[in-house]
Amino acid sequence: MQERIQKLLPGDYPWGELYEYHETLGSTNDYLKVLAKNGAPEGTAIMAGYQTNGHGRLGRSFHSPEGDGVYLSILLRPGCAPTDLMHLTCAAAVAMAKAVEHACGFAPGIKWTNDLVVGRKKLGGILTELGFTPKGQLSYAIVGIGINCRQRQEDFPEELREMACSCSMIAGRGIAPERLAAAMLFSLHQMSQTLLTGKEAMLDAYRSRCVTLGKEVSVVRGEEIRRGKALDITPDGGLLVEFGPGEIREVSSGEVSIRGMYGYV
Ligand code: BT5
Repeated sequence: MQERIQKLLPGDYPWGELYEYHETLGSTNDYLKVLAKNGAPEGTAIMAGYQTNGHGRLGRSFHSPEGDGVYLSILLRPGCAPTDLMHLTCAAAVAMAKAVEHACGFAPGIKWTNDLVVGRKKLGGILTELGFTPKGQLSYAIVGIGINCRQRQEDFPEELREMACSCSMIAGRGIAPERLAAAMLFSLHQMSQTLLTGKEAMLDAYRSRCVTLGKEVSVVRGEEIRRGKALDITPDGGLLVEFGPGEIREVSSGEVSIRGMYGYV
């Protein structure tokens, strides 16, 4: 698999030597975190054929069956303040939507903040994690992405069957994970090049792909659920929600989840 992916990477991809494929890992994010703490360079990327403990935000798990999806994490060292990276998950979502478009020929939407969706179903998700020096400076950022690639609907466990889809299901043909993985790596490198300088253009691309905007949403914070209307994405990648006349607030992804009024999207 390692060689197949490397062959598919364009010649000008500069991080080809920094890419490792493992048959099985607990979580590619957790594995890469250890490498990051030991000084691995920017661009180090870890992919697994199967994860036994793939996870998402807020302690949720990400179902990562063998050979059916792409489970990939990449290490960035942007050398900026953590507050300058608030938009990282949005940038990664745009980059992943472009990669899917390139490799599979259809354009997924983005459910704020970190989900790739098609119609009412989830195609993949993103988990970004930051690491700090003892003095509180940013040491690294890890972007972890899981995208369902070649599952059929019946392959998903029952609890996901109604809300998940794969690239092959949407494209109507088999999509090879190595092709998607190569497109994802290339797109992540491109994203890293404009992460700090191309924020406005990236946010516009995010807004135009974001299926949450303009919708009635439920904002779930622990036990509390509030209804509102999603108005816009802020420069930091937060969601502006109107909860009632004159009550417009920004919600940030670390603290809440969003549900559409009629289901998952
Ligand atoms: C995410 O979390 O969607 C981020 C997932 C990131 C996974 C990647 S894989 C490589 C790297 N290594 C890791 O350990 N993680 C990253 P969140 O927004 O919290 O969504 C989790 C929810 O998505 C679950 O509670 C399920 O409802 C749903 N879900 C789980 N597995 C799914 C799948 N394969 N397809 C669609 N939905 C899924």
